[in-house]
Amino acid sequence: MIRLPARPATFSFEPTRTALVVIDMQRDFLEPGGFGAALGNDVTLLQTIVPAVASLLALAREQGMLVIHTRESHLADLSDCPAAKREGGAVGLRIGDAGPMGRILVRGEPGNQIIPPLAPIAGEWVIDKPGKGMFYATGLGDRLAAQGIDYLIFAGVTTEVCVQTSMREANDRGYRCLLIEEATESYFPAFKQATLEMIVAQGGIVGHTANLAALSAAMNEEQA
Ligand code: TIU
Repeated sequence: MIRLPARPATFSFEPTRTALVVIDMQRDFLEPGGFGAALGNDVTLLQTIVPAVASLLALAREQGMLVIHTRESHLADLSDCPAAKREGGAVGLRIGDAGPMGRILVRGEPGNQIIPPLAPIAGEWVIDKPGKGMFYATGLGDRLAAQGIDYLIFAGVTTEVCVQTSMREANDRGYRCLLIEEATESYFPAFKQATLEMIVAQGGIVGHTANLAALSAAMNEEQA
């Protein structure tokens, strides 16, 4: 077991039964011309966490931990995109509309890819999800069960939308969850802080949070 200082209390995990989950670090959310920008957001805020997510990926890869990347995406015919979701943006900038990085939030388009510095490598799982949560309509639960995964370490964007939804889905399914604070970001800094607080409140009602340095020190100590 690896133990590290976390909020609201020490987090313990068994690395062979743990996966790192990197949520939606896609061009559609981090670069101009994608879905995040189409919703009126300043995408530069999200770019600040790229080095921390890269460090976390390096740490997981060094230690042979399972790595899972998610992408929020829809089929080209938008049959998996409810009208209620598509109606959210301005006409011409909605999911499926043509943008400078291809069709917005559509699977296979340039804008839908994970940003190059965080690109998946061989053996890592890439999960395309039509919703905010990573379990909804993805088959991920069965794959995690088959792999014997009990612990999930989270990173990615945005903290209060897809990260929090995925963490809540995981919490309901019995996974022990840890969110790395420097490796997640929101278009709204106050929402990130509020989300971290609501995760750890009430004795860790959704899970734990910790600093990257604490995780790194605990994992390297274990290795020594
Ligand atoms: N808009 C926003 O904050 N997020 C999303 O639409 N998706 C994810 O969080 N990935």
